[in-house]
Amino acid sequence: MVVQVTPRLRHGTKAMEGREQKVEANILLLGAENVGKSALTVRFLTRRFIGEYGDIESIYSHSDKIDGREICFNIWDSLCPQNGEDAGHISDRHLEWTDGFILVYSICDRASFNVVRRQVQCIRQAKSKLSAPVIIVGNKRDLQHRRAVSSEEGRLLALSADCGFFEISAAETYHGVLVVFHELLDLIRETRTPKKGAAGFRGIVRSMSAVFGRKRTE
Ligand SMILES: Nc1nc2c(ncn2[C@@H]2O[C@H](COP(=O)(O)OP(=O)(O)O)[C@@H](O)[C@H]2O)c(=O)[nH]1
Ligand SMILES: [Mg+2]
Repeated sequence: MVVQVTPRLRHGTKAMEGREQKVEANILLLGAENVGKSALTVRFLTRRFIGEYGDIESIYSHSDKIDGREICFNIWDSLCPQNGEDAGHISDRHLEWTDGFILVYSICDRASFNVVRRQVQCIRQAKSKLSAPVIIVGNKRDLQHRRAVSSEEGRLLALSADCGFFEISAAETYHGVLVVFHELLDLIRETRTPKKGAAGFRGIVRSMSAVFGRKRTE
Protein backbone atom coordinates (compact mmCIF):
# COMPACT_ATOMS: atom_id res chain seq x y z
CA MET A 1 0.00 0.00 0.00
CA VAL A 2 1.11 3.55 -0.68
CA VAL A 3 0.11 6.53 1.45
CA GLN A 4 0.46 9.76 -0.41
CA VAL A 5 0.20 13.49 0.10
CA THR A 6 0.53 15.61 -3.02
CA PRO A 7 1.95 19.06 -2.32
CA ARG A 8 0.23 21.06 -4.97
CA LEU A 9 -2.32 20.79 -7.69
CA ARG A 10 -0.91 19.83 -11.05
CA HIS A 11 -0.96 22.61 -13.56
CA GLY A 12 0.64 23.03 -16.91
CA THR A 13 1.40 19.38 -17.55
CA LYS A 14 -1.27 19.04 -20.24
CA ALA A 15 -0.19 22.27 -21.87
CA MET A 16 3.33 20.91 -22.16
CA GLU A 17 2.25 17.85 -24.08
CA GLY A 18 3.27 17.85 -27.69
CA ARG A 19 5.74 20.69 -27.22
CA GLU A 20 8.41 19.07 -25.11
CA GLN A 21 10.38 16.16 -26.53
CA LYS A 22 13.14 15.06 -24.18
CA VAL A 23 13.11 15.70 -20.45
CA GLU A 24 16.12 15.35 -18.17
CA ALA A 25 15.71 15.25 -14.40
CA ASN A 26 18.40 15.14 -11.72
CA ILE A 27 17.06 13.35 -8.65
CA LEU A 28 18.94 13.20 -5.33
CA LEU A 29 18.20 10.51 -2.74
CA LEU A 30 18.97 11.56 0.80
CA GLY A 31 18.42 10.11 4.25
CA ALA A 32 20.19 8.25 7.00
CA GLU A 33 22.20 5.09 6.50
CA ASN A 34 20.35 1.78 6.10
CA VAL A 35 16.94 3.23 5.27
CA GLY A 36 16.83 1.76 1.77
CA LYS A 37 18.07 4.54 -0.53
CA SER A 38 20.06 2.09 -2.63
CA ALA A 39 17.23 -0.44 -2.52
CA LEU A 40 14.82 2.19 -3.91
CA THR A 41 17.28 3.22 -6.60
CA VAL A 42 18.03 -0.34 -7.71
CA ARG A 43 14.32 -1.25 -7.63
CA PHE A 44 13.55 1.66 -9.93
CA LEU A 45 16.41 0.89 -12.30
CA THR A 46 16.09 -2.90 -12.48
CA ARG A 47 12.68 -3.70 -10.91
CA ARG A 48 14.54 -6.03 -8.54
CA PHE A 49 15.20 -6.13 -4.80
CA ILE A 50 18.54 -7.78 -4.26
CA GLY A 51 18.89 -7.41 -0.48
CA GLU A 52 22.40 -6.05 0.10
CA TYR A 53 23.84 -3.04 -1.68
CA GLY A 54 27.07 -1.98 0.05
CA ASP A 55 28.09 1.60 0.80
CA ILE A 56 28.62 3.00 -2.65
CA GLU A 57 27.76 6.53 -3.70
CA SER A 58 26.75 6.56 -7.38
CA ILE A 59 24.98 8.60 -10.00
CA TYR A 60 22.95 6.45 -12.39
CA SER A 61 21.40 7.47 -15.70
CA HIS A 62 18.24 5.78 -16.82
CA SER A 63 16.17 6.55 -19.89
CA ASP A 64 12.53 5.71 -20.22
CA LYS A 65 9.53 6.62 -22.34
CA ILE A 66 6.59 8.03 -20.43
CA ASP A 67 3.45 9.15 -22.24
CA GLY A 68 5.43 8.91 -25.46
CA ARG A 69 8.13 11.27 -24.26
CA GLU A 70 11.79 10.42 -23.75
CA ILE A 71 12.76 10.92 -20.11
CA CYS A 72 16.30 10.74 -18.76
CA PHE A 73 16.53 10.23 -15.01
CA ASN A 74 19.91 11.00 -13.43
CA ILE A 75 19.74 9.51 -9.95
CA TRP A 76 22.28 10.30 -7.25
CA ASP A 77 22.21 7.62 -4.56
CA SER A 78 24.05 9.52 -1.84
CA LEU A 79 25.96 8.72 1.32
CA CYS A 80 25.29 11.47 3.83
CA PRO A 81 27.07 12.33 7.07
CA GLN A 82 25.28 10.28 9.71
CA ASN A 83 26.51 11.42 13.07
CA GLY A 84 27.34 14.48 15.07
CA GLU A 85 26.71 18.03 13.89
CA ASP A 86 26.83 17.07 10.25
CA ALA A 87 23.96 14.57 10.44
CA GLY A 88 21.25 15.80 8.09
CA HIS A 89 23.50 18.42 6.51
CA ILE A 90 23.28 18.66 2.72
CA SER A 91 26.32 19.88 0.84
CA ASP A 92 26.17 22.73 -1.68
CA ARG A 93 27.40 20.29 -4.31
CA HIS A 94 24.31 18.15 -3.79
CA LEU A 95 21.96 21.13 -3.61
CA GLU A 96 23.28 22.68 -6.80
CA TRP A 97 23.14 19.47 -8.79
CA THR A 98 19.61 18.36 -8.12
CA ASP A 99 16.23 19.27 -9.59
CA GLY A 100 14.28 17.36 -6.95
CA PHE A 101 14.76 15.38 -3.74
CA ILE A 102 13.65 12.02 -2.41
CA LEU A 103 14.17 11.99 1.37
CA VAL A 104 14.03 8.46 2.73
CA TYR A 105 13.56 7.25 6.30
CA SER A 106 12.71 3.82 7.67
CA ILE A 107 9.37 3.54 9.48
CA CYS A 108 11.23 1.34 11.99
CA ASP A 109 13.90 3.92 12.82
CA ARG A 110 12.95 7.16 14.52
CA ALA A 111 16.47 8.56 14.28
CA SER A 112 16.23 8.27 10.49
CA PHE A 113 12.96 10.24 10.57
CA ASN A 114 14.74 12.98 12.53
CA VAL A 115 17.47 13.08 9.88
CA VAL A 116 14.81 13.65 7.20
CA ARG A 117 13.26 16.40 9.33
CA ARG A 118 16.63 18.18 9.42
CA GLN A 119 17.16 17.65 5.71
CA VAL A 120 13.78 19.17 4.90
CA GLN A 121 14.72 22.24 6.94
CA CYS A 122 18.10 22.42 5.25
CA ILE A 123 16.46 22.33 1.79
CA ARG A 124 13.81 24.89 2.62
CA GLN A 125 16.46 27.23 4.03
CA ALA A 126 18.62 27.02 0.91
CA LYS A 127 17.80 30.04 -1.23
CA SER A 128 17.95 28.18 -4.52
CA LYS A 129 15.73 25.34 -3.26
CA LEU A 130 13.02 27.16 -1.32
CA SER A 131 10.32 25.64 -3.48
CA ALA A 132 12.18 22.68 -5.01
CA PRO A 133 10.13 19.51 -5.36
CA VAL A 134 10.66 17.17 -2.40
CA ILE A 135 9.12 13.79 -1.74
CA ILE A 136 9.41 12.21 1.69
CA VAL A 137 9.39 8.41 1.68
CA GLY A 138 8.78 6.20 4.69
CA ASN A 139 10.33 2.92 3.57
CA LYS A 140 10.15 -0.64 4.99
CA ARG A 141 6.39 -0.60 5.24
CA ASP A 142 6.49 -4.39 5.27
CA LEU A 143 7.97 -4.27 8.80
CA GLN A 144 4.75 -3.11 10.54
CA HIS A 145 5.57 -5.02 13.74
CA ARG A 146 8.70 -2.87 14.13
CA ARG A 147 7.06 0.45 13.25
CA ALA A 148 8.48 3.38 15.23
CA VAL A 149 7.13 6.31 13.15
CA SER A 150 3.41 6.57 12.43
CA SER A 151 2.07 7.38 8.97
CA GLU A 152 0.49 10.47 10.45
CA GLU A 153 3.85 11.89 11.57
CA GLY A 154 5.27 11.40 8.11
CA ARG A 155 2.23 12.97 6.49
CA LEU A 156 2.31 15.98 8.83
CA LEU A 157 6.00 16.62 8.20
CA ALA A 158 5.31 16.55 4.47
CA LEU A 159 2.35 18.92 4.77
CA SER A 160 4.29 21.36 6.92
CA ALA A 161 7.03 21.72 4.30
CA ASP A 162 4.97 21.37 1.11
CA CYS A 163 6.44 17.99 0.24
CA GLY A 164 4.93 14.85 -1.25
CA PHE A 165 4.67 11.81 1.00
CA PHE A 166 4.60 8.06 0.44
CA GLU A 167 4.95 5.01 2.60
CA ILE A 168 6.31 2.09 0.61
CA SER A 169 8.25 -1.13 0.82
CA ALA A 170 11.10 -1.35 -1.65
CA ALA A 171 11.42 -4.98 -0.59
CA GLU A 172 7.84 -5.90 -1.42
CA THR A 173 6.79 -3.94 -4.50
CA TYR A 174 8.21 -2.27 -7.54
CA HIS A 175 5.09 -0.23 -8.19
CA GLY A 176 5.31 1.95 -5.07
CA VAL A 177 8.88 2.89 -5.98
CA LEU A 178 7.84 3.68 -9.55
CA VAL A 179 5.08 5.99 -8.30
CA VAL A 180 7.58 7.92 -6.14
CA PHE A 181 9.95 8.60 -9.04
CA HIS A 182 7.18 9.46 -11.47
CA GLU A 183 5.49 11.80 -9.02
CA LEU A 184 8.76 13.63 -8.46
CA LEU A 185 9.29 13.86 -12.21
CA ASP A 186 5.85 15.45 -12.58
CA LEU A 187 6.68 18.00 -9.88
CA ILE A 188 10.02 18.81 -11.49
CA ARG A 189 8.33 19.38 -14.82
CA GLU A 190 5.77 21.65 -13.17
CA THR A 191 8.49 23.83 -11.70
CA ARG A 192 9.84 24.31 -15.22
CA THR A 193 6.46 25.36 -16.59
CA PRO A 194 5.63 29.07 -16.40
CA LYS A 195 2.75 29.47 -13.96
CA LYS A 196 -0.29 31.51 -14.91
CA GLY A 197 -1.56 32.80 -11.62
CA ALA A 198 -2.77 29.59 -10.04
CA ALA A 199 -1.18 29.18 -6.64
CA GLY A 200 -2.49 25.67 -6.22
CA PHE A 201 -3.65 23.77 -3.18
CA ARG A 202 -1.46 22.35 -0.50
CA GLY A 203 -1.79 18.96 0.96
CA ILE A 204 -4.21 17.23 -1.30
CA VAL A 205 -4.53 13.70 -0.04
CA ARG A 206 -5.37 11.30 -2.79
CA SER A 207 -6.59 7.79 -2.52
CA MET A 208 -4.80 4.66 -3.57
CA SER A 209 -7.00 4.22 -6.59
CA ALA A 210 -6.07 7.70 -7.78
CA VAL A 211 -2.41 6.82 -7.48
CA PHE A 212 -2.63 3.49 -9.20
CA GLY A 213 -5.36 4.43 -11.65
CA ARG A 214 -3.05 6.53 -13.78
CA LYS A 215 -1.36 4.65 -16.55
CA ARG A 216 2.14 6.06 -16.66
CA THR A 217 4.32 3.49 -18.32
CA GLU A 218 4.35 1.96 -21.71
N1 LIG B 1 12.37 -5.25 5.19
C1 LIG B 1 12.85 -4.36 4.35
N2 LIG B 1 14.17 -4.18 4.22
C2 LIG B 1 14.62 -3.25 3.37
C3 LIG B 1 13.74 -2.45 2.58
N3 LIG B 1 14.50 -1.61 1.84
C4 LIG B 1 15.78 -1.88 2.13
N4 LIG B 1 15.86 -2.86 3.05
C5 LIG B 1 17.07 -3.44 3.64
O1 LIG B 1 17.68 -2.44 4.46
C6 LIG B 1 19.10 -2.53 4.39
C7 LIG B 1 19.68 -1.21 3.93
O2 LIG B 1 19.28 -0.94 2.59
P1 LIG B 1 20.15 0.02 1.67
O3 LIG B 1 19.41 0.22 0.42
O4 LIG B 1 21.56 -0.46 1.56
O5 LIG B 1 20.12 1.37 2.56
P2 LIG B 1 20.91 2.75 2.33
O6 LIG B 1 22.08 2.72 3.27
O7 LIG B 1 19.93 3.80 2.72
O8 LIG B 1 21.30 2.81 0.89
C8 LIG B 1 19.41 -3.69 3.42
O9 LIG B 1 19.65 -4.84 4.20
C9 LIG B 1 18.12 -3.85 2.63
O10 LIG B 1 17.93 -5.17 2.18
C10 LIG B 1 12.33 -2.66 2.73
O11 LIG B 1 11.47 -2.02 2.11
N5 LIG B 1 11.95 -3.61 3.64
MG1 LIG C 1 23.21 2.96 0.01
